[in-house]
Amino acid sequence: MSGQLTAEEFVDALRAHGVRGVAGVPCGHLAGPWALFDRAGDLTPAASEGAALALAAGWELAGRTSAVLCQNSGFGNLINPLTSLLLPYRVPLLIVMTMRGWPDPADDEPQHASMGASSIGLLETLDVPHAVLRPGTLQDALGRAAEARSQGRPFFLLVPRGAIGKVSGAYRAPEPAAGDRLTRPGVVSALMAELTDELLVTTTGYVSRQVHHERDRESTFYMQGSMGHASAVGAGIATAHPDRRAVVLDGDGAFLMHLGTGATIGASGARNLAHIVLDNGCYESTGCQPTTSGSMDWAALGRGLGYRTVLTCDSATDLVGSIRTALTADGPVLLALSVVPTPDEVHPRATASTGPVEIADRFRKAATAPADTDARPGTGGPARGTR
Ligand SMILES: Cc1ncc(C[n+]2csc(CCOP(=O)(O)OP(=O)(O)O)c2C)c(N)n1
Repeated sequence: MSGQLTAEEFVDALRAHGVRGVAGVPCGHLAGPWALFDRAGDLTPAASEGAALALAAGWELAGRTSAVLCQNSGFGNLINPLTSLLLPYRVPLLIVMTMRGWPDPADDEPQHASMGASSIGLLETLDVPHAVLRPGTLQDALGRAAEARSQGRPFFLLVPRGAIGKVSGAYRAPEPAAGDRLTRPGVVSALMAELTDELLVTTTGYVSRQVHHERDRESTFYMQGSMGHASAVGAGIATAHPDRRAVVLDGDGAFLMHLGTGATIGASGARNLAHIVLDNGCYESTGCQPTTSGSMDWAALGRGLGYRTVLTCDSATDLVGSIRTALTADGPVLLALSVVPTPDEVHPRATASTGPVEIADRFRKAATAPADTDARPGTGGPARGTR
């Protein structure tokens, strides 16, 4: 794109604006600045955009000029602390938000259409100052942000696709999965070979794409968007259909975004729910920016949240056994799989061939049809979902 800012120019301008602390949830369109702030030790990956806003508000209250980096898919997550924290307490903050589904919703994935069309209108309704980053307008926009800051008001800098460049080698390309290590393609292939009549919900990003690529089925709900909510959708399905096994395939970033749902699942006692997390230690779908899963203990977390069966696995040798246990053990089950990122393996989105309405319709039909007890391949036994 002509007039594109380099990531370095953008970061230098934010620093000149006074920004010292940056919190956020990554977007591929902000991958360059994210990596530069991260390298400088100024970036904190937050669980959700709302948490990023609150964290940065804490910095501001402590006297540190700050910014949030996010995508407008997370605008909903940050509206609560925006309206009930920043605005009434007059805490200034710069929010750099990429604009998915905008200016033409048809140019982007369907889950971005509503937010793309309404982001600017929502800011106007909330009377929050904002500017779209156009070629040559950064200084002017930051001048307006400084003015807002002097009045104790937040400011949104809205970033169209391609407005800011990337940096090369932002996050080190992982070693090819050696030996016994697990990968997303390997796990998805093994899981899909085991599934019969289970109702499967897959998280947003590369996970849904991989599942669709491996084996498309009507009883899979490919949840593009709604990051972090696949587990709640799965819990709803499991409790509505106690006679069917429901399976959620999640990412570590998504799991952490709405970690509280794990406690809802634990308390639900849903015996037919298996929650499988692909922990690759990063937000692979937006450029492999690290999550905070590296400092977590999944087994302790699962038990603490009240999952009845908690399993972890990091070896290809144990993978099929772990999956079979997850599909049959007393739920709620948490199976955390440690996988090596494979960012070069990217497949088309499910919605490239099947629209979201069709995905929902055919899933609903599959969920309400009687379970096919003969459908389990290879064993001749009853379908797992009927246990
Ligand atoms: C609320 C929200 N914030 C940010 C995004 C952008 N986004 C799409 S996929 C993704 C990464 C998901 O990470 P994880 O769950 O760990 O799965 P992975 O990409 O590693 O497979 C992000 C941040 C989004 N879709 N929704």
